[in-house]
Amino acid sequence: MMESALTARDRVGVQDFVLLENHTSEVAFIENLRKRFKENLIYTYIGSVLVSMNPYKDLEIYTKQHMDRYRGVNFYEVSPHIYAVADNAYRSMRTERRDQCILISGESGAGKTEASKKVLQYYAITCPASEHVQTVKDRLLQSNPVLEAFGNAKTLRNDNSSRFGKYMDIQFDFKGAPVGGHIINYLLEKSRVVHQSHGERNFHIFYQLIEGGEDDLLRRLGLEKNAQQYQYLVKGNCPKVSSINDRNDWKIVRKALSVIGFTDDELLNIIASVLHLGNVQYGGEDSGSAYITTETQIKYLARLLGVDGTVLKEALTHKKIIAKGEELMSPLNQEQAASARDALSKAIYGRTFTWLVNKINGSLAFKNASVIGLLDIYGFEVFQNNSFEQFCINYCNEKLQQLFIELTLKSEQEEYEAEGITWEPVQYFNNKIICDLVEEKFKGIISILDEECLRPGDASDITFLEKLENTVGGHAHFLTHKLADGKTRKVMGREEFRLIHYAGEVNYNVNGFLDKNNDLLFRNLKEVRAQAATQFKNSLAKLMEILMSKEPSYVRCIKPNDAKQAGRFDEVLIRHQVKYLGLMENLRVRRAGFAYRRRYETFLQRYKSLCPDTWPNWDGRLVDGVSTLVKHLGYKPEEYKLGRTKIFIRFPKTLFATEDALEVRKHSLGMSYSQKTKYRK
Ligand code: AD9
Ligand code: MG
Repeated sequence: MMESALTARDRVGVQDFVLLENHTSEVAFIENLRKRFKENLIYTYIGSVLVSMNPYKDLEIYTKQHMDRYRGVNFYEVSPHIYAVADNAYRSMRTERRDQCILISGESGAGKTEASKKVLQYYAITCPASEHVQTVKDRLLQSNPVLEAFGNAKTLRNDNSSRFGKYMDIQFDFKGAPVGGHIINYLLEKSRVVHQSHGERNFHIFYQLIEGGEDDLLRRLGLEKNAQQYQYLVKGNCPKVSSINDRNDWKIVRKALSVIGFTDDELLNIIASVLHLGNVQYGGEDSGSAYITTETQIKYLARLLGVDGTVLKEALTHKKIIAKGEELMSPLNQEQAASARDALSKAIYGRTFTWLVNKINGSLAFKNASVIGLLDIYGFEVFQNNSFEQFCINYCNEKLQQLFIELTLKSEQEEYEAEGITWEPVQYFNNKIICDLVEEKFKGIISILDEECLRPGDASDITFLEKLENTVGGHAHFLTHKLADGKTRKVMGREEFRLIHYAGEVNYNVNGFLDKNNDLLFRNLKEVRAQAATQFKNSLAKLMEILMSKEPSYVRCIKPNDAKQAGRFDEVLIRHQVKYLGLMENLRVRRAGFAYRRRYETFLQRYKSLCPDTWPNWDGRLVDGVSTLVKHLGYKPEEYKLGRTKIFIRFPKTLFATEDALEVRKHSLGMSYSQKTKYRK
């Protein structure tokens, strides 16, 4: 029996949240997600924003046939899909000659990286190709396993967690063929090189090399085939992961490296060096000065890095100081030496990663192209204990939200203008005030942090916090434990400050802020010292500029549960993400004016059978046909507006009534209703 439109809507929900009867209700929003998730419908729109639920199982929705189904089809005419977003961006780039970007956000394990890979595969498979292009396509695709080997790791939340933010441009020539690419990386989590929390691992590449490396290669690098031997690999007590096959992955990475054009072993020398560095041990002289007790490691390090052993030993046990204009080497104690060693490892790894990205960029370089950018960046992070890293990540999200609001409102406004419809101002929260609090020159949090890092003498995390209190203490989005009347806010620690982000409140512990902002290696170079957060601020500003110049599409990823299991819908966790992704706010902005808009020809084509004057054909102007049709259907003047090329309908219920009427009509005509799911799936 034919399922009625109403029952179908009841079962699978609406395919676009703007069609929810009560668009301000979070309960209705979650309910719609739940219905669709149960039916394996992991994609839903908010207007042109794609909401994606991680199914944690392989769905048969990424085949070549699926790709073909989305090629060149109108966005709203097929069920929501990541391919629809990819295709839409591609077509806009081609027809409007405007660069595009696809911004993918969501918390760890929500499916961002998988989504970005799906987009890349879509272009690699569906776009035209020549022989040269095939090489580029291969390189574009192969850059993924390489970057994942060096930049991803097993964490508690995700067995393949990206520990860096990534922006990738895919460049297309005038024929629409992918001819090049460019990658920018952000905030690699270098601390993972020397330390991992319980149940987590170091970056994949270390285990791949040790598990998969050929015997003579390992011999040359002085490595043993046992991860347990390496201090940097044992901290998390998790050498093996059931979902990961390091040996196989090694083969894949090696092949990918050769496709991209890495021929030398420089890279592996460095990876091995980091492992050797981790095994460098210290003893202490009576004077307290550290000395190195592990000569073998020094021998290998000297060879692999091509440096003199004696110089290396001195560098690992001394620091350079400048006294009275003269450079002196001052000895470190054991603890200091160990942290200098770790700082060196982190710096080596960080630079190698940047070098790798540059090398990939070199192999993908192309000029004068149209561009589709892909941003795969961490979503809002709120943990029990939030530190400098969360501060940077959440600031980044604050900026992306600002961009989203600006661009969405702008494009809404532009569309209204283009259609000749009066713009009705939208009430929304502008988070610029929070961005300013963080980044403003001289009096923003980052400036104050830099200032404290530069200040000689007693500067510490606590003096930084005090300075914050004195400078931004009165700001509406900033709190510490101190109350204005001198009393103490009990719910907050003394080392914390709280930011009231657009998505909610987050407490940050200042412990380690100064150190992390400093580059430990350059302790004696003042001008370089105050760069970490500022550098990040500048690179973010550059990213915003890049994104501003492009037409954006958004993909918001949601993780259904923490157990990485298929079919489990953890409502508390999901509600949390809906909040932190700002989805209700997205919906509010999108629904500010009209819930639904379609081009006249599309609208008329679908509903013309409902009015004797437009059926079977309307010969006059399209706008008149639509006007006749909706009047016949009893639309009230306040329910819709007619623009230059499109009809705008204010409430979903008007559209649904029309859909239901269409169903009845088709039944009475005895037609098979093949399109019944069009607006519902
Ligand atoms: V992190 O911030 O890098 O820690 P991501 O990138 O958001 O995170 P990722 O894309 O790595 O998450 O997805 C996590 C896992 O979920 C994948 O390894 C897959 O096992 C699973 N996943 C994600 N998306 C899909 C999908 N569309 N279909 C099937 C998926 N499985
Ligand atoms: Mg990822």
